[in-house]
Amino acid sequence: MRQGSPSLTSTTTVDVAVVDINDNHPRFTQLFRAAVHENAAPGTVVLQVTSIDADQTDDTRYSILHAADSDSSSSSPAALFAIDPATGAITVAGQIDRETAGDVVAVRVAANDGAFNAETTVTIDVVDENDRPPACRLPPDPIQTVQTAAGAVVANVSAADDDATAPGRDAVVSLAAGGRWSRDFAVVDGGRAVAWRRAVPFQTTPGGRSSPLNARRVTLAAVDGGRPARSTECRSLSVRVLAENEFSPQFDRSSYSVAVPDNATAGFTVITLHAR
Ligand SMILES: [Ca+2]
Ligand SMILES: [Ca+2]
Ligand SMILES: [Ca+2]
Ligand SMILES: [Ca+2]
Repeated sequence: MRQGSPSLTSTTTVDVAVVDINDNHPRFTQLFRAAVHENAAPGTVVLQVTSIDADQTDDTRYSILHAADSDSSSSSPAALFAIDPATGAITVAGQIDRETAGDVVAVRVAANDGAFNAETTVTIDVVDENDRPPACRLPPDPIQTVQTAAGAVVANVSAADDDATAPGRDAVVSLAAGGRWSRDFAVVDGGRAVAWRRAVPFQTTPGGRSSPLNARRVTLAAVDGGRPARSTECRSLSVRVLAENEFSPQFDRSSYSVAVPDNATAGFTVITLHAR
């Protein structure tokens, strides 16, 4: 308001400091997905999550969220990984087992700017390694057979492997490492059967008894398809060659006694006998 005459003017500069207050939420910059090999060493970096915050001075801290029901389990996703609170780098913190964890682990991660939270799910693919040894599946000892021709199958065998994926889980039986070659036996049918390599006829001693040569032995191994492959030596398999007539039928018992009603008519079944 001008009152004086003439009017006079004076100017001054006022500095107004605009103080940044924390009024924006942090936001993750993308959806994060990465892969890690099972059995990766603790400390192995899996990936780094990043976030932005429109506030300039906020110090964002990262953390892994623990599901209430799996907090105590050392194999819970949250326990398998750790996160650097300042950088958001996710590292391996536990023993990752593809066979128990599955092929994908979901980890909930939070970013907090001191007032506001952002959350995201980080998807981590678990890559299978060939870390499970194969196991032998052999028939009970001893195998008794009258099949003695070259190529005749003596026993069906198989191998099992708990690895999650091929080729580490593809296991077959082979002759054991120490006996890659056997005079008597060959593994055939892609590792699923043991057969005679040559004819091994039943033999008798000069006294007419079964010769010790009728008892043969082979050592097998279960081998998987991993690179490198894992193998497990099986117990040795005993094979006994029998004379054809050693398989004559046998009754379950040496004598049987049965009560028959006195009004039984012709055709009444008294007893059914079993022979093996
Ligand atoms: Ca903020
Ligand atoms: Ca494993
Ligand atoms: Ca595995
Ligand atoms: Ca394996």
